[in-house]
Amino acid sequence: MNPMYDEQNVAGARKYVQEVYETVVNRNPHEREFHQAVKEIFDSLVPILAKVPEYRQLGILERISEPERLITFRVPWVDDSGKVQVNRGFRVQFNSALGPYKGGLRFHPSVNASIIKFLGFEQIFKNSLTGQSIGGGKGGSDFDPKGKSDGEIMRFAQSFMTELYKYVGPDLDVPAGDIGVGAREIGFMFGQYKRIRGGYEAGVFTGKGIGYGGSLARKEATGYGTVYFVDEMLQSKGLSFDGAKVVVSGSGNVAIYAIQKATQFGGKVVACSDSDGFVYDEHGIRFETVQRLKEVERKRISEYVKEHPHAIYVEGCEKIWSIPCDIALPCATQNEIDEKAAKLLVANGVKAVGEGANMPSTLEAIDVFHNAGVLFAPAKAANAGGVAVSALEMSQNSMRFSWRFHEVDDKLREIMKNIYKDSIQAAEEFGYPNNLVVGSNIAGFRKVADAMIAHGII
Ligand code: NDP
Ligand code: 2IT
Repeated sequence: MNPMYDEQNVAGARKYVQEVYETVVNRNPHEREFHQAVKEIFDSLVPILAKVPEYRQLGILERISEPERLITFRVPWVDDSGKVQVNRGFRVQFNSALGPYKGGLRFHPSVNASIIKFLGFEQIFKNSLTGQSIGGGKGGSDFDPKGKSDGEIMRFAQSFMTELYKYVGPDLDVPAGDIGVGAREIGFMFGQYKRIRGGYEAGVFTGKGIGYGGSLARKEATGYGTVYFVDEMLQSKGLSFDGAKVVVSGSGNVAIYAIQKATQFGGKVVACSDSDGFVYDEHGIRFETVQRLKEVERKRISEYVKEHPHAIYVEGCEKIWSIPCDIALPCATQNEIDEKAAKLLVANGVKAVGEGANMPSTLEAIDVFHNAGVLFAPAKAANAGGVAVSALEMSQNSMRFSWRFHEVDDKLREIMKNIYKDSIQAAEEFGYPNNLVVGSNIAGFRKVADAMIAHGII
């Protein structure tokens, strides 16, 4: 290609990205997290937009950044004291070019339209990267499950589902878990859906209990998948988990199984956290203790030190990033690593960062990692194992057949290897070797954009 022509195309693509980004910001004022997710993806698409002018001519960015549908609804329920409570429910059906909308539900007081839209937007590209036929969606509520009784959780979940059932279905939109939503909540929501629909549509939810249509290895999939992905990235540079010091933030579903797999791979996980503080265990965090405390007993992570008195508990979860480590796996929530935390990690010699959570690093933090030559595995590639096994759960439900644990786990590992390979190849092809942010965004985008073109202007 004529270099002059090429340069003009790059300038044109930059201008296009900027214009559409400004429209997104103006149309969705105050939605900070949504703007951030759009900016990260749009900026890294400049090379492919310069190469394929059709994407611009057919308004792909304008269309892909506007959800197909955003549903919000009232969720009334009665608490144990008899008081009426009202929460707000959300479901964003962002993009169905590749398959039924697919994505988790988050129950956390911080949930609002911006959070749901950032997660739904990310999910489009993540789901595309898995290579499976799933579109992008997300939902949730500002309901806080912490400290609620099982009865309150059930009444809330039933009320939430009484509205949401109208919009979901095995070939339409398939929710799953996320922060604050695990097997218990999914059980209650699935039960209410079944009751209203009057039929057993197992494929309407993923992350179900093993006894009624859930997939083995789904619970473990996001954490394991993150470690599998980071392992690929490390191996490409002759490094490994073996003997590495690892810090994992959070102590929920993703963190627990990231701790287990990183430990199985020979790493020493020295710290994990919850929103109150972190624990440091120089002998290595005991996976079994964290799993029982959090999954079964639903206690705070500070309880860990009662069982392991040599470990220490520090209040303030953000301070976890001051612990020197070789590998950092943020597995709690968005924007938990800011520029300052990233600089601290770099100063303490971090070699690799793998995002188990969604958008845990700010844009400034990502720049710090890239500029320092730290290996960086972005969320939509690194944590795609959860939704990938969700799609395997849908396959099993359709077949009315279940695979064994190792069969699902082998498939998961293969999928994570392929995501790594596709992302690294796209990065190379578009002139950003080793940049997995650019690579995964382009690889995920390309498939969705091509399907959107095939479907016409809809
Ligand atoms: P869980 O609810 O099981 O655990 C969340 C963990 O993160 C808890 O330790 C929680 O602490 C901590 N946390 C949550 N919010 C905050 C906050 N605002 N500040 C500090 N700590 C916080 O959720 P998951 O493990 O499922 O999800 C963790 C992350 O992984 C999220 O970003 C989610 O979107 C992402 N993810 C999840 C997938 C899945 O399959 N579950 C798949 C892909 C990504 P506390 O208990 O104190 O609130
Ligand atoms: O962010 C995510 O990918 C999830 N919370 C999992 C979604 C799913 O449908 O399994």
